[in-house]
Amino acid sequence: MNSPLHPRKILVDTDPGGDDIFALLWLQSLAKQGLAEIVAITTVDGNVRAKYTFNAASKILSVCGFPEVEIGRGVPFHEQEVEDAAYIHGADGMGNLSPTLPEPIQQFETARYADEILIEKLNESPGEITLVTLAPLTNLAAAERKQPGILKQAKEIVMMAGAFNCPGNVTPHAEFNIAYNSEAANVVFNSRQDLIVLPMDVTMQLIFTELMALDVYQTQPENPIAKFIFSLTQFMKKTAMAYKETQGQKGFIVHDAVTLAYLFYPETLLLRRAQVSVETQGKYTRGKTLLDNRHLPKNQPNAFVALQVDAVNLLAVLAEDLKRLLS
Ligand SMILES: [Ca+2]
Repeated sequence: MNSPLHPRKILVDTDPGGDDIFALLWLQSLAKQGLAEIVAITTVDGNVRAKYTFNAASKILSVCGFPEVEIGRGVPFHEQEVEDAAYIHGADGMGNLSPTLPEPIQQFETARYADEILIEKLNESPGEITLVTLAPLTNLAAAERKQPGILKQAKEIVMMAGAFNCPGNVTPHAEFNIAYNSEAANVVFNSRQDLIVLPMDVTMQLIFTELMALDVYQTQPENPIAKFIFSLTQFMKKTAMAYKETQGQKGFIVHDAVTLAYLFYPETLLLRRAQVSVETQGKYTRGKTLLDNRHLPKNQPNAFVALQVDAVNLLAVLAEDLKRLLS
């Protein structure tokens, strides 16, 4: 399909993760529709170890018709402040469905490191690439430390990160992507003044249900991606319900998909200009994100933070775009 818009150049940093996979599927649908160009995918230690996140991303890109997109391996990080989340996403980060997909074409052992790819791509196309982060910020911080100012070369940085006026998901106060490597998060939050932050305050409302997955699946029941979407939803639903994340609904929370909603369906989110800080020291609050809610002039705002979402419309357009990926 010809699009009247220039496709948006997007580089995704990710740690698949069931909800990361939904974001990657959505992005590939948008790329097929001519709305997005996938510059590269960088993977990182997070939900599961770096090798598994690499393999999951590589498989998902291959099976959907984007085998040529370079996948980067995570910058090593072994001092994480919280446990990984294999208990939520399966040991392979993809609901233990890895064997149902063809072997990845790209190999972890020979892949380039994520920070090298980030630096190269941003230097090549200053001001043109949107960075989408779905994971702990280890790779972005490594790139910024290697070449200070490099993150300013992105057109924008759109992050699933943080928890402000709601509980965290790894501690009472902290969200996983920040808490896993809060020093890295701090580097990124100090890198520029216009970060787009999409926190748990909005993502906790994004419950992709078994019925939505069935609706997508039934449009192309013979399609292997349709089967995969349905099976992954089934797996993720079980752990989400065991942890009482979905208010009893039979589904799971597609946190990371919110980033694509911001970019392509911005009417689904309402953002607040804010000065965001990351707590890197607190005995009880390490990894918490904070913003100043007082009615005062903002001296050093560094972010736009989403605190309201139209979840019904967001989930509806996600399901419709997933159907387009299958056709
Ligand atoms: Ca993620």
